[in-house]
Amino acid sequence: MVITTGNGPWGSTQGVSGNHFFGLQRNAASIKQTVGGHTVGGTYNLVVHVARRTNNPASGENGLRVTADGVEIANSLVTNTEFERRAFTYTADNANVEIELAATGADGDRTVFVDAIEIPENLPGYRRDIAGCVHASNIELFHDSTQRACAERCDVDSGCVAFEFGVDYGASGRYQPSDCQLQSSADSSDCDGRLFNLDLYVKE
Ligand SMILES: [Ca+2]
Repeated sequence: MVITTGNGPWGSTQGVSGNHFFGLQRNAASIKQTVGGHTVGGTYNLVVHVARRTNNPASGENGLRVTADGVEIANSLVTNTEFERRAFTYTADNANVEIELAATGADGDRTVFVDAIEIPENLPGYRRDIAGCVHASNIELFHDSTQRACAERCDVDSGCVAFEFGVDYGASGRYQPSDCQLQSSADSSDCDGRLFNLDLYVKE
């Protein structure tokens, strides 16, 4: 089911992205989607933000099972009541891969929340740090870029070790979606990209 962020009866949990998140209520409740555009044999990261309901009516453990084309890629407990980011890796056996997220645990009324599900485009030579950023260290800002074009700018700049890329996290910051800002540092400590509408891509 779809839950509004901060909804009191659901425990007032704050979502990560937008005004809603999904709730997987009771064991085996699931959502699934077929995602196209994979390169066969390619390795992909599935990024999911998860939490458990604060005020579960039933006691006991919440878990989340993730499968790609029916192959389990994760099955882990969810004990945090605020959303946290998890990244799972899978290999694409087909161009279209069915991704399924399912609640696990004993029977009873307890709910796993999921939000901000993404499969970042594989950008050769870069590691994406969702909602990452680097304080200062800005070399140059370009608007209306793509991740790939921004990577190409960074590739040819010997001083560039990472780039910030604008995404809409709902912050009223100074960055717009598709902004590309080359970075002279990749130190993302103490920088929350959600406050600036930024992801970080680090040269590998
Ligand atoms: Ca910066």
